[in-house]
Order: sequence, then C-alpha cells, then structure tokens
Amino acid sequence: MIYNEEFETLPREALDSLQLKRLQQVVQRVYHTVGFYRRAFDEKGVKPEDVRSLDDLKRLPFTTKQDLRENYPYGMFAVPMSSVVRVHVSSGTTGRSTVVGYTKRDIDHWSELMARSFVMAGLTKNDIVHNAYGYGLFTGGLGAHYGAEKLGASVIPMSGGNTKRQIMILQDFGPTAICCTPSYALYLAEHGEEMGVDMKSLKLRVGILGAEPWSEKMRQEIETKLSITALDIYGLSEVMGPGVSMECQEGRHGLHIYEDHFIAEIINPDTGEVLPYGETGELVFTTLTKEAFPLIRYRTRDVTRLMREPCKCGRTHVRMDRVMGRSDDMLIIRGVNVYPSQVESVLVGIEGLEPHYRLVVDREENLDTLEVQVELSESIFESGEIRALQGLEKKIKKDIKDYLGVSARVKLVEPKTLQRFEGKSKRVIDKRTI
Ligand code: DLL
Repeated sequence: MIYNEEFETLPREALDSLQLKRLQQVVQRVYHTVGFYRRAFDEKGVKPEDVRSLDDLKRLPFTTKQDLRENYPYGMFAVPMSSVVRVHVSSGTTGRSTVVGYTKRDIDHWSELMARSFVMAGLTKNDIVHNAYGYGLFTGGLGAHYGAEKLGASVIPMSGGNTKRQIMILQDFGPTAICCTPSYALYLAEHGEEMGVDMKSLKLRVGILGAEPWSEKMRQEIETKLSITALDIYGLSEVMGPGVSMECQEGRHGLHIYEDHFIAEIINPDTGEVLPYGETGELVFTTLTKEAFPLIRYRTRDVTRLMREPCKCGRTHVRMDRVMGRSDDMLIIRGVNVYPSQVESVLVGIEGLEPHYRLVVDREENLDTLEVQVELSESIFESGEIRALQGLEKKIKKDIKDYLGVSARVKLVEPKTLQRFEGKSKRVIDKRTI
C-alpha cells in the first residue's frame, strides 16, 4: 500500500520538474521575507531568478546550525507569528537552541508525510499505535501522533519514561505498532522480560524506530526480542521532524526521502562540493513546501549516501542509507542531542573547576549513560572539604540536566590528571557499540 500513490511514484522527470517549480517558488519567497537569506544570497552574488534548473541549486549558499542559532528565536521565520500555529525546538538544549515554526499547512504536510511513513511500514487505520516518542518541544511525539491520527489509526499518546507503565499498557491495550528510539525498544524488551512478561507474545507487529543511529545488529536483536518488524525512520526538527525519510518493508535497505517536499544533496563536508549519487558524505536538505521555516541547503551534519536504484516497493523517491555518523561532534544521548561544547560551557561557569574534562559515553542495559570527568582546581582540591566537593558534584549534575536536558554521572578528578593534547583534543570517549 502507498498512502499518496500519485506523488510517491511520480516518474523521475515529473518529479524533477515539480522540484524545480517548487524550488523557484521557495527561493523567491525566502529572498523577499527572510533577512538572513537575502544577505546570504547577495553575498554570494546570486538572485532567485538565477535558479533555472535543479543544477543551479549548487550556486545557492548553505545554511548551518550556527546561522539558525544566530537568528534565535524567530529570525528565520518566513511568515508573521500570526500564521504560526506551533513551535518546536531541536532537542538537546534548553538554552539558546533552534526554534522551528509551522503554519497550519506545514502541520498538514508533516502529518501527511508521517501518515505515508506509517503506511510504508504496513500500518492501516486498523492499527493501534503506542507512541513512546517524547511529547513536548521534541518533534517525535506530536509528529508521530498527528501522522497516526491522519491515517485514522488509534494512538496511545504514551510519551517517554515510566517503563513499567509502558509495559503494562503494551500488554493490556494491545497496540500493534510502537514508535520509540531503537535503544528504548530494546530497553522495553529487556525490562519486560525481567518483569516476567512474554514480550514476544504481545500484539506488536511493527516498530517505527529512529531519532538516533542504530545498526543491523540492533535491528535483529529488537526483531527477535519483540517479535516485530523494525523499520528506520529519520528526520530532524530543522527540516520538519520525524518523517523526512522512512524505510520501506520491501526494500529494507535505505530510507525513501519525500522528494516532493525536500531536495537532498550529499556534499563533501570539508569542501562543500556536491558529490555524485552513491558517494558517502554530508546530507544537505532544501525544503520545497515549508511556509514558516523554509530552509535552503541546510547542512545536517549527518553522514550517509543517496541511492537512486529503483526500489521493489514501487516508490520512485531517492533513498538514503542508514545514517553512518556525524561530520561534527554531536552526540545523541538517550535521544537528546548533545554537543561537547555545551557541556564545556556549563563547566566553565562553575567555580572550583579547571577547563579540563572528558566525556565518557556508554550503554548499560541498552540505555545510554554519560559520565562527565572534570578536574578540580588546586585550591578546592587542597582544601579537601568533602562537603564542598559533594556540593560541587551536585551543582554540575543539576546544571547539565537544566541546560542540556540529560542526566550525567559526575566524577571529580585530581588536578592535572586528565590527558593533555597537543593537537586536536579528544575529549569524548564513546564506548557504545550499536
Ligand atoms: O530526532 C526527529 C525524529 C524523531 C526522528 C523521531 C525520528 C524519530 P532532532 O531532535 O532534531 O529530531 O534530531 C535530529 O537525530 O540530525 C540525526 O543526527 C539524528 N537522527 C534522527 N533520526 C535518525 C535515524 C529528531 N533514523 C538528529 N538514524 C539528526 C540516525 C537519526 N540518526
């Protein structure tokens, strides 16, 4: 089944001309409504009229996360706030992060793309969807919710956390599909087993899992432990939220990018040069239909490749491979995006610490853990006051939780004990094998 047969199976030529028409429109619109784009286009010496073919896309400037930060909170919006019906925030920060906005029509499109994704995973209106993506500023919860409702399925708006209750609801309410991160799917499977629940005999049939990188090995484990088909869903708040691309059941290799709404490119992250199909590099998106928060050539920093080979499912949209990594240092910890520099800025704001730290990321019982190791200043260390040290540890924990939204273990270490670096520092040790 295909939710929007007409658009999801458009022949390449028709898709190209639709993309060009929409690209020309969005370029005109951003140039005349968003100061940032006008300046960026002018600096590059390009005008909206210069976009005569899809190939001209590469003449346009990139947009980066930094640009979005500098225009916090609403500087990138292309419509007045009176037309904005919802905002979300890219996960990870409670401070100056990225605010994204949606018009009514944007929400309708997003819901449709999520509905397409559910149908791609084999769902119909007869399914019951247990939605364990977080509801709130994160796009996962509400994105999946609206999509499932659009399809006409029944949604259990579970949100994240409270694992015992989740397992009870999985048993009692009989959901046939689950939406959550892949690591949480494994966590649920293992906790259920510990609680004596036969997780294989639940009614669950399919998992729509994403928001963090995972592997074929994890897929096999999830599929065996929960006796479901586990499929990959990708997205990012800046571009829309979940449902920018989705893996189909037939192909089970690569995620179809909804090309009637987005243009994807792969670039060399160091030079910005556009790479041919099939080559691995950084994924870049241009949105074609978004009204409130259109993006031109947004650098996702996600590393993957694009595949143009036809897919068994009949959809013509290009596929992206699983995300293989990042071209920056962003970490995803329990679904929350964390940059080491954010931890650093919390630490430098606290008295009694040296600016030498190390982050150790691991996975215990399928849940990510973060340990922050930080050097004490000589004076605090020499004072040797236990109470002061305990207070310090508590403060670091609290500030990290407040500013970054993740819980961390804190390990205070003696002055001058962490490794020093002559060249590029390596402050993150990621022990996770996924
Ligand atoms: O994670 C949106 C989402 C919600 C996607 C639910 C799928 C399901 P952000 O919080 O803005 O948005 O984080 C976006 O997460 O740039 C990737 O690095 C990573 N990511 C998202 N989906 C996948 C995936 C949501 N399937 C960032 N595989 C992106 C690997 C993923 N990484």
